[in-house]
Amino acid sequence: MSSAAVNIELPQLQNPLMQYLRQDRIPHIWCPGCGIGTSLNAFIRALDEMQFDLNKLAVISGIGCTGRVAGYLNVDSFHTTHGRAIPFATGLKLGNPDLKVVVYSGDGDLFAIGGNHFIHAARRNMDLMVVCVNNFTYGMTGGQVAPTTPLGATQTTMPYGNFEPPFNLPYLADSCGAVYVARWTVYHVRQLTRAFKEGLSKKGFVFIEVLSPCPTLYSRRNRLGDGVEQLKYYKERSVVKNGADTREVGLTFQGDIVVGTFVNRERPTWLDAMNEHFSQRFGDRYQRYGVRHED
Ligand SMILES: Cc1ncc(C[n+]2csc(CCOP(=O)(O)OP(=O)(O)O)c2C)c(N)n1
Ligand code: SF4
Repeated sequence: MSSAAVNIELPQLQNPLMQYLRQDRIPHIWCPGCGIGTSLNAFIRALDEMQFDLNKLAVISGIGCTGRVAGYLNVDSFHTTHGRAIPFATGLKLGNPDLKVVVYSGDGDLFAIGGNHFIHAARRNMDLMVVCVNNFTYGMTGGQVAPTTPLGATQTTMPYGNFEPPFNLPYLADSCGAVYVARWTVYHVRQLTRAFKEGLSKKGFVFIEVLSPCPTLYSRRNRLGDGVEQLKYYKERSVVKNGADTREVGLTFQGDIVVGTFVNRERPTWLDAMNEHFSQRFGDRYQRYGVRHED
């Protein structure tokens, strides 16, 4: 029996979100099952759905596995020194107030060495969106204890279990004055995409915590299985409580996870407050900074 060869022209398919990535940097460094890439997917999906003007966006990171986001995104971005993403972003925003400046970094970077910058930027209501990928550990440097490691979890520098109380990040952001505070996991991709869209549209200090598996270090050391096992945990133990009191959303080792939009309020940004203050002080002699004349 003979068979005639059939030539079928297959269309060249490309993921429509690929344009948001610097494809010459791919393959990425993230381990199988790591959640950072999923968080990034939700972020670029938000940009795409909003048709966000990429000329008006800058993404800043510190150092760490999460910090690599700044290098992979095909937008103006800067991979700053460890812990210093927020002061860099603050300078950028104040130098060019028309930009939407997003800080995208890890829990170690933002809340250990960078903790002071976080609390002051939130207190001042600096117009920044801060995304923290919280994997409960220092991923890039080998799984040391972080200010977010749950009590009892084992880390390379806490081999008998962590005894330092971790930060409750939404409560920290809320109590310092953030105007938008949300937490989702990388299981909640739709809700996370919506939170990114809300955050990108909001004026003032926005904080979005993204819980994300680190199968190579945190999960392995705590015998939690692979990335899929962590997603099952997120699915089974997450409880959506929009508007929850942030004092009550602290995390425990493999316990329930409260997710949702906890805070959404208005208050003057640092720039608005400065302009208002100097206008009152100097009257017409003061020219408002960062305000376009048509505004
Ligand atoms: C000033 C300084 N201190 C320490 C380091 C080493 N260092 C690099 S990444 C990192 C921790 C990263 O942890 P995290 O921010 O949680 O990001 P992850 O890798 O988990 O995404 C540390 C301590 C550094 N690069 N610079
Ligand atoms: S070490 Fe952990 S955080 Fe870093 S890429 Fe691997 S899984 Fe992700």
